[in-house]
Amino acid sequence: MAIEQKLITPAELRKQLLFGRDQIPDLEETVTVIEAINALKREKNAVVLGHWYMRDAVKLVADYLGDSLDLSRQARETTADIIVFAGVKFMAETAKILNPAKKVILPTLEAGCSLADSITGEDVRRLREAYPDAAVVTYVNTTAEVKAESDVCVTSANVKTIISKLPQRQILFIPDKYMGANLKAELPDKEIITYDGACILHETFTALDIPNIRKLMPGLRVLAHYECDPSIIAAADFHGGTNDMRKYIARETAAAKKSGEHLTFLMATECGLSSTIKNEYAQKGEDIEMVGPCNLCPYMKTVTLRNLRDSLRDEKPEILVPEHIRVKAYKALERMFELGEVRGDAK
Ligand code: CIZ
Repeated sequence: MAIEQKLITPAELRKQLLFGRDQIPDLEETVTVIEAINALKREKNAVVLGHWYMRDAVKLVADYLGDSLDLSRQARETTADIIVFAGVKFMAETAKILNPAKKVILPTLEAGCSLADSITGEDVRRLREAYPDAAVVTYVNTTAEVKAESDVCVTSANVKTIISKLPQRQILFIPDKYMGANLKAELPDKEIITYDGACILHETFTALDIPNIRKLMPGLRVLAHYECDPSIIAAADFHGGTNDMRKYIARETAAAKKSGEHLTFLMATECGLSSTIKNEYAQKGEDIEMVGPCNLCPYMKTVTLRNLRDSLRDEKPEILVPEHIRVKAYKALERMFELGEVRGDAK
């Protein structure tokens, strides 16, 4: 399936840049950078795959926006010659693993991930020796080397479905300790062994006093990402991955429109998701109330329009994965697609 290049007119760009929550002190120069990116996309037959957590301005040049599961599906199927990943390194590596014939570019190598940094392939080999009967289930926020040592990869969107389908009772879930603890509570039939990794962004929500915030705000709906501490998940109205959160807000706002209830949303995740949702509603002429705190991922925010333009122009940094690692990591990702597809969940 070919992704259509999204090429917005300068007038529409100005409007959308002003809708977003990024500070744009140099509007006209920003429009010029976006136009340069669009020209490069056409010239080089390139697509930009963008994650929800990107800056609002960067999301304007994404031909496809989504969570890492959607983006990996797109990367697998694109007919473009170049994929520019407006995301972090593990996502760009995943694109290369799934579609090695394509040139995959990441705007900056600074775009890392604390979860991906928390575990190595050597650590996984050691854990396998300690737990020989366990299925090694690896969160997609990991390096290609770690994926290559795994039985199956998962994202926040499909983790529960996939673990439930595995024949093994013992599951070594790596590397996110919070998500592992949440899964332990939700899947009591499985013995879930966790590791010590954490997302530095979602960990910061641990101190959030949800019961007290609720007292101040009737109609508050709290949405927490799966990577949050179990105490936050227990106090939230809803938890899941980013796409699940978007669907929940769509459902709740539609129901509130009918009942006349006024809702306020608090999203315990990266600010990029709440700003995307707010912008989407604003463009339909609707307002949606969101209260803080959302938090910023310092890694996601290293991608800018300017380094994206330069990387596409120079076709670097290019993301490469050694073939012996790629073929093994590919198997763990393909197993994810095989076990994780629920009828109707593909876009
Ligand atoms: O899987 C992803 O895209 C991440 C990092 C978060 C989510 O829940 O979608």
